[in-house]
Amino acid sequence: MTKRALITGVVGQDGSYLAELLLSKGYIVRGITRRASYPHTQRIDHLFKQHDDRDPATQFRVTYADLTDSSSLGNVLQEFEPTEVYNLAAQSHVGISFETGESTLDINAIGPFRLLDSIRRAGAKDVRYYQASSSEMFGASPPPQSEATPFLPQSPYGVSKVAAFYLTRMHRIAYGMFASNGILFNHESPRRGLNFVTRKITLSISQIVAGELDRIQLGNLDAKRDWGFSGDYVEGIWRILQHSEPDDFVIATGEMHTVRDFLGKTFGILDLDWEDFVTQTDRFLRPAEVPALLGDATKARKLLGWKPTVGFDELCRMMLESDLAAKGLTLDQAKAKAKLLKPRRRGA
Ligand code: NAP
Ligand code: F7E
Repeated sequence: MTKRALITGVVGQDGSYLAELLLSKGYIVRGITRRASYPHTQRIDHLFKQHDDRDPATQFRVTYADLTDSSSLGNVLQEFEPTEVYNLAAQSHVGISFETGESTLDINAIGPFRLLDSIRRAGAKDVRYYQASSSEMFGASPPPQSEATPFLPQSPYGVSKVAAFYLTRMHRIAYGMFASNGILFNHESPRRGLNFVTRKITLSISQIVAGELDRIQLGNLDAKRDWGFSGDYVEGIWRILQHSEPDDFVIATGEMHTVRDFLGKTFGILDLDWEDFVTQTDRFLRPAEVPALLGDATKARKLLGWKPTVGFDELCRMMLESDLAAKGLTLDQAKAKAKLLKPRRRGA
């Protein structure tokens, strides 16, 4: 039987990679997106070119629905009849969640409830449900963090994800649903949102080299994160739903780096000293910080056979190269331009 996957958050970073993966496996994929005043489908436009959605038998289509709108979720479930539901939609920015706490909780915590409840009420007991849980749930719990580590969230985002984690487990326990959590540590890519720290840095470097920006303003440079590649992590997401039983899994690289390390590595690729270009400002500090995240993904390795393929150095290079390419620059051209910049930045 052809598998049918519903992906919420399909226009986001992970949604776009997951859609590619499932289409390559022969799935029929339906994405949902909410209405925006200006269409922002750039991460999946290549999929629209490959799959003509005017064809009734198309493998890929996107429908308007919203995690804050139960009726829209019920409608798409009823009409599409998925065999797997991947709930990736969220207000996913931790810092912004301090400013938009109520809507973050609505989308990230009540949203998954609406979806799980709609699946349950539709009597679709065989549907497999994936919840995008997060290492932010561990918050202030010291590293390394595994499935056994207590949650100590530090932000409205973290609290919302803890609620969704337990709602997913509750539907598994109370109603026997196949509902699983992936507890994913930070994962990045050239498609990462522009205001997450890794992408902000690589995009800014490309702007500095292109002469469009002088300095980057950043907040806490001491935060430690376990950064992996989104393309690897969607493979983990898929494997979680193919497992013989519903369960909760940490997906992580098991390597931890500071924001300073990321700066050192990416500026270093162009032989630049990051300290010449970065201003630390309180503007980007959060009311509470998660100091250190380092995942122990032993369970996923053993039960799912999952492991990351892209390491820290490759991730830094991939993201920087992509942002430079968007400015029409190869790495060698950017290095040549960077040489001219260096004396100017140092005031020589
Ligand atoms: P992302 O790029 O921000 O994508 C999230 C998507 O959710 C966006 O496309 C967004 O649509 C959509 N969305 C937001 N509110 C919605 C609503 N009310 N109804 C329908 N869609 C809505 O995030 P990501 O990095 O791909 O992450 C995917 C999921 O994994 C998220 O749940 C995130 O919290 C979680 N997670 C991410 C990481 C990570 O490091 N990337 C780690 C752990 C967990 P708009 O484009 O319209 O805003
Ligand atoms: O921050 C520090 C910031 O916003 C990383 C989301 O995908 O991963 C992500 O959440 C660190 C933090 O990611 C800036 O304070 C310094 O300590 O890139 P980020 P995040 O908060 O770790 C988790 C697992 C998720 O689930 C989330 O959805 O970098 N930092 N200066 C900065 N961060 C930002 N954004 N901007 C700065 O200027």
